[in-house]
Amino acid sequence: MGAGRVAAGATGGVRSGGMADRPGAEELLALAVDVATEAGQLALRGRAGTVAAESTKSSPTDVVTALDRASEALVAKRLLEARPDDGILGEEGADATGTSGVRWIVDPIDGTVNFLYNLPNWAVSLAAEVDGEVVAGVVYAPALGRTYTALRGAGAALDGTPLRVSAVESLDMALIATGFGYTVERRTAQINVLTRVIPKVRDIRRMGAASLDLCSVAAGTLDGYYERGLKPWDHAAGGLIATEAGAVTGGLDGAPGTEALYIAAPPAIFGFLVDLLAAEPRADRD
Ligand code: LIP
Repeated sequence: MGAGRVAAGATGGVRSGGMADRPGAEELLALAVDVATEAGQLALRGRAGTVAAESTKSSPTDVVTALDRASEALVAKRLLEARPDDGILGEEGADATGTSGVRWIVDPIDGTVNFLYNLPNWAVSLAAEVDGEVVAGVVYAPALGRTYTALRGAGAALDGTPLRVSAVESLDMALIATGFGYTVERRTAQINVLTRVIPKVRDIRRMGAASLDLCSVAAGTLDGYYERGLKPWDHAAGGLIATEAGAVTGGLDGAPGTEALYIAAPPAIFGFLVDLLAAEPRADRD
């Protein structure tokens, strides 16, 4: 078992479609913790040396380092060694359908810009999806020494200690995190939204890693989080951790959280945060 520990009181039964050999979620989580820990340790060792952007994606500031790629390659190698028939989807290109009904969703270094600048808020995010539903997730933050885990229906934990969202009762007292895209157009639209949010909440935080923002909502060290532009690997594990800690997650108009908008908050303020974000003119959503 890696540095992390699985959620307290985990139950593992994942049974679907008579696939009696389908592994339990607890078994998938244990594998995820081991693999994420090994990949995170690889990245942490690399961070001790020189780290530079190896390429860019949507803009010159949307960087990829060699360690993003090395982390994802290690995750894919270890998972397919253990479970060769599984699928995988990764931020840096891993993409296999698999035949087992299990698909792994990985962000090999979430918070890449933080990693590049040697800021500690970055993580390996790894989730196990069974028949399209995430059942287990781990977010391992090596520089912070934290392992967040969750099993669907069995709670969320930080280093084995159960997590619970904050008891915030009103939006005007809520500490809300968000993030911004990498293009000028997207960032301009996001600032327009932020100018409407800031007067209505306690304060804003922008910490640079969606998975850790979601884990902070789970831990109650944030009262809520929203962001437009997230990919499945940004929120697959962190979204389960937040949900299992008592958060509501979703998008606008009762939709699930998607790239269009991903929101996570305790039930007491979730609807108010959705209403605040929905108040934006539609032109700002494009
Ligand atoms: C990051 C997200 C973060 C977002 C950043 C970036 P990456 O993911 O976790 O929430 O604001 O712009 O997308 O690219 O570091 O894996």
